[in-house]
Amino acid sequence: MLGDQEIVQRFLETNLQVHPDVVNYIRKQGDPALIDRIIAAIPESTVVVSTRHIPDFAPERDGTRFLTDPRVEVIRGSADSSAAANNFADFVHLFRDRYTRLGNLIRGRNPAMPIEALTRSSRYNQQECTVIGMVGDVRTTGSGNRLIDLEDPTGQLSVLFNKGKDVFAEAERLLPDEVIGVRGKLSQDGRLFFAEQIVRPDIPINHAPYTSPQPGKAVLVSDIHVGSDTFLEAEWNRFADWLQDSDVQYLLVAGDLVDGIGIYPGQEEELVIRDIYEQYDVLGGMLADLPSRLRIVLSPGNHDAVRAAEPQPAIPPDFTRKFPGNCLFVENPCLLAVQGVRVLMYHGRSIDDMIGLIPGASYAQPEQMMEGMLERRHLALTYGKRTSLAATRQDQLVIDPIPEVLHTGHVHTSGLTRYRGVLGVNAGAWQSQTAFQKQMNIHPTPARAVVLDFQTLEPQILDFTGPSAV
Ligand code: D5M
Ligand code: FE
Ligand code: ZN
Repeated sequence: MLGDQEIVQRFLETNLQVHPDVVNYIRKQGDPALIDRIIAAIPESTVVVSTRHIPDFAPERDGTRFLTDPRVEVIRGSADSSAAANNFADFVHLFRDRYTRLGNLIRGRNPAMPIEALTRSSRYNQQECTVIGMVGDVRTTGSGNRLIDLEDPTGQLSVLFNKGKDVFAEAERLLPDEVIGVRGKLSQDGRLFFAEQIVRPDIPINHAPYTSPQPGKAVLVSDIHVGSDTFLEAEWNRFADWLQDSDVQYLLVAGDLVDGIGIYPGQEEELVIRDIYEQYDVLGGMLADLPSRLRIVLSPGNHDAVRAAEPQPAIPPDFTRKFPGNCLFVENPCLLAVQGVRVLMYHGRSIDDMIGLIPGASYAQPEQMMEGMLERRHLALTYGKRTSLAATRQDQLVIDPIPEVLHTGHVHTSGLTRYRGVLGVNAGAWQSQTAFQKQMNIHPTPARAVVLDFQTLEPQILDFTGPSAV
């Protein structure tokens, strides 16, 4: 019978550290010759021996075991739920579904009139009322007011936001294709609606988030970008070391798992791994080196090997052959219940669009954009900008039900917020500033992870940029 110490010692003699899972495996096998076979087969650069170095070791890849784990439940966005992106005509259904669902959230608190009923006769002219519609074209008039087209299933209305009114500041933050209520009055000639107030679907003020009665912690990260020459390997390894001794049970990764290939012009020059399968294999090895007690949930981002249009399907099995069995692949976005706490994971491509459209928004404060998603109850509203939307018949980017946590990534800058009880987390990235980001004056805050305590919903930022930083 081999003892753990003896096993560890045998590896140390050849200058190798050994993962606890390997020690367990060897002890159970009770075969001392196995150690020699492992050492003989090990690649020269290896520092830590993990289960993938064991000849003939078959990792447990039984996804169903994980799915029946009562602690992580995929409420929406499981790998087998992939909504097909159908033909172009389905955009009509998509936008109608969006209007109905977001409109109902507004209507619950604000009785509203159909646009057609308002404009059909002169009866309502100059009477205060509310309409609910989707924002179309937004423009500034010659005199500096804002004019928008507002559309509902019955008709269309031109809505004017006077620059002298309080509502004007809100009107500057309108996003094309968002659904809003507008309180105001129709002009005397019935051609223009003068806005007094904007009502958004929003999170109710009295929203009380659920907390887990049992202890439990997750660590939230995103944007690992394996394969890029700016991937921060030493920092990741420090994080992996920290995980060994931590009491964290879940690792959630919100997209851009690898750097991918052909994502932007000239990317080849910035890749150290130019094969997409190899990028995922290396990541699989990195995750296999983490403690096997972790439940790892991975959703894709715009650098991953799935369609760019959102919702993005889960990473298919072709790419995940080297991933350990404790990994669960989900769509982007996806809604999890971890110990009953709802975590909405979304990579965050739409943050680029929001920053471009909202005056004063900046890459340094992604938390403001997370708040913007929550108040609009939608993850990616605007069609036709950088974020491409799939023509699914249902709008899967509506934020409903309300999660306890919104976990995003993409912008590579860390940000935390608490908006009406919902915690917003953007951890950052595991990639240092790229040439492109330098050009764009984007300053990433990489090598950070956010620990979330499910009993308190308190976040804690861990910084792995330096050896003693945590
Ligand atoms: O995006 C990381 C960050 O860099 C994100 O905030 C957008 C910005 N970025 C990256 N590529 C582009 C292009 N081509 N245009 C504008 N902004 C960009 P990531 O998804 O990791 O590449
Ligand atoms: Fe990224
Ligand atoms: Zn991204």
